[in-house]
Amino acid sequence: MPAKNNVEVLCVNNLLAHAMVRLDEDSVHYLFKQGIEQGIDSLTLLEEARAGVQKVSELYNCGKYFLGDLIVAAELFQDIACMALETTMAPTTSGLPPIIFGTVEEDIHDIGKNITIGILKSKGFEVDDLGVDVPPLAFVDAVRQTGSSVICLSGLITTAYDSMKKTVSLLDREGLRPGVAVVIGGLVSEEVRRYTGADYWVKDCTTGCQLCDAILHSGPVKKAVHL
Ligand code: B12
Repeated sequence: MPAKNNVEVLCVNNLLAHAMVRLDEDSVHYLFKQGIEQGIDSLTLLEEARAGVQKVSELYNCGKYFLGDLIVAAELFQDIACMALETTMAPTTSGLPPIIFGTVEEDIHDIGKNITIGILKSKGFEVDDLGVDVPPLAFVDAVRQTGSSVICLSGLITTAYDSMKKTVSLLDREGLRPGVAVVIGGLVSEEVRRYTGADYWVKDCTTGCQLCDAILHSGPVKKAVHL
């Protein structure tokens, strides 16, 4: 087994991220609860834990951690994401058409998607969760059926970029593109946004939720931006 207590992990300098890197379940749970008790915002704590997952990924990439370690980190993160969502306010419904959300075709990463959906729901938005590995046609069908004006595409692997592009193209071919704002998130950038033809890209769920809120309540904000 790789050593998880060595000095390399000390470059992550906050306790929660550090516990995540050590895959220390008890400490992760304890530190998260302690943070909440101290009044730290649950999303701030989640972002700290995400830094830990990122470090686990780097250690996996250089052969110091195994795939099993990556899976444990992902599960640990899911645990505290559930705890975080329990601490947010009770949902009320907005009465607006749902936000269509899915991880695009060929990609099965869903932790970030699930967190973002949980936050959107806790803020009262209706969300139609299409799941993972979602083909372009399923997004198009969902827009037709619900009249939604916001589609959120999540993708963390490079092949996801082509799936995002195909989804945007199909919306265009079906004549639905003008009425729909496409938001991409995950491992994305302005370059990826341009490649896919999406309207917005975001790096984190908090910005993503603010953006959806702004689009749904005030119509599309300035297009083609990263907020
Ligand atoms: C956990 C993980 C896994 C888990 C996934 C478990 C699950 N249920 O999702 C497992 C172990 C199964 C897995 C599998 C694979 N993985 Co993986 N995985 C990761 C890892 C370590 C963390 C991802 C994660 O969950 N982060 C925590 C969440 C909270 O962060 P997040 O997803 O970024 O989401 C945040 C925001 O981006 C935002 N968000 C996310 N989506 C969206 C969408 C919208 C619209 C909005 C508004 C916001 C939003 O919300 C979140 C909170 O802010 C990443 C490394 C990394 N740096 O990301 C690699 C990584 C993504 N995986 C990678 C790879 C290669 C794979 C595999 C192909 C490995 C393999 N050889 O089989 C398979 C994927 C198979 C497939 N077809 O999809 C690569 C991708 C490289 C690339 N450029 O293509 C990465 C980058 C690791 C690496 N090598 O560097 N993986």
